[in-house]
Amino acid sequence: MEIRRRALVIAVAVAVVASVARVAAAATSYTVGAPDGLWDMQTDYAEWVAARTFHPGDNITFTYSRELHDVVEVGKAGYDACSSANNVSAFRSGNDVISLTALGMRYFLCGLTGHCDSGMKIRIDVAATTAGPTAAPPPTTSAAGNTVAGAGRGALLVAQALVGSMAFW
Ligand SMILES: [Cu+2]
Repeated sequence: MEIRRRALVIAVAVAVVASVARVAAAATSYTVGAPDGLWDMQTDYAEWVAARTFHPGDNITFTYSRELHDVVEVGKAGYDACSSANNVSAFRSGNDVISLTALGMRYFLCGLTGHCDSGMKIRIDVAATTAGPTAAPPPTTSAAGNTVAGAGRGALLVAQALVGSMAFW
């Protein structure tokens, strides 16, 4: 009975620590514009990105009707000018998944005439998970960071308490 209880406590402690580690490292998949919009002419993408933080390992999916739109990845100049002349890559499947593998800014626009000028362009800032001294994170970033860090500390305390309680047996 005693051994079984100790085994249970250890199993719980391991599970708690493992689950927190998973949360901290979890990659996030975003559907561009969702849930209120998609890749379309109505969504305010500046507003959409401002409410989210993107990290290496995350991915974004452009979902749209391929008869109506496409997706072109461009550089900053192309983004600013709404020009896909020097594009990085182009997609037109209607369900294009883009991996955000590295830190830095990524720029996308719709290449159909007039769509980018009407606001159909999006700039994704892929940021480090922990904000460096040069990065000024928006409030949402620090809030999310604190939540994860807080959960990690909580799990550590729980694990320590569980392991500590074993000393009394
Ligand atoms: Cu379009």
